[in-house]
Amino acid sequence: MEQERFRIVESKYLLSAVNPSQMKKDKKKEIAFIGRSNVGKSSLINSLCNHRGLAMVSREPGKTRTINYFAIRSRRDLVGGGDARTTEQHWYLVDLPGYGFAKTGGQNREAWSRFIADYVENSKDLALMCLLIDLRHPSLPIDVKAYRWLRGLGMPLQVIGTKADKLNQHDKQKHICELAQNYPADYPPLMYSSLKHTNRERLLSVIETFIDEEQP
Ligand SMILES: Nc1nc2c(ncn2[C@@H]2O[C@H](COP(=O)(O)OP(=O)(O)O)[C@@H](O)[C@H]2O)c(=O)[nH]1
Ligand SMILES: [Mg+2]
Repeated sequence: MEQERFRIVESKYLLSAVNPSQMKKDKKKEIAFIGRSNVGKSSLINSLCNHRGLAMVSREPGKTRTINYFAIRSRRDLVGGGDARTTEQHWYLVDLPGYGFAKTGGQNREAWSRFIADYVENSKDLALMCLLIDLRHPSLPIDVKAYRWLRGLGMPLQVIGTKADKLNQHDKQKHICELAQNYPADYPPLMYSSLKHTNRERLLSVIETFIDEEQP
């Protein structure tokens, strides 16, 4: 029987793309994060990588208008038949611009969705899109709109309810059910707290299924 443990061993900021020509196209798998401005994308990336200060957490919403790439190195232990070995993978975490900020109205909104669509269309190695939704507000029309749009673009989707530490046990359960109803996706929604690292291992194990072993 094989046992595996998947973990991130190194994470570093790589670049911020402001136009499609700067987007990475080098065959490494990409796991992207999208959501309303201030929903907790940068915090979740830092929590997942166990790397404080990796992605900039800002108090002022609507700052990130770039696509930020983080280079990730992970390891997987394979134990089986008395033989232990560790393999290494290289991939990207991608922090996409937030939506729903007041200034992202009208023309700006179109520019935003064009930029994200360019990213999705250009990134043949986009493996999984994680849509972050504030668990306190599981039914905001702007999130429903973003969800429908992403579903239409058709890539694997994982919905994540953020800031779970801000809800009591009853509301957590109630709101995660609402997320499942409002945003049916390839995987059941996960709740997450970047403050407490709640469900860090579960999210990592979802991501793991999209990260291949590299061919030597
Ligand atoms: N209590 C709590 N606060 C959070 C959590 N995640 C993010 N925040 C706070 O929410 C604000 C926005 O977070 P940030 O990661 O910058 O959101 P982004 O705009 O989506 O990247 C910051 O003040 C964070 O400290 C969480 O899991 N729990
Ligand atoms: Mg951010």
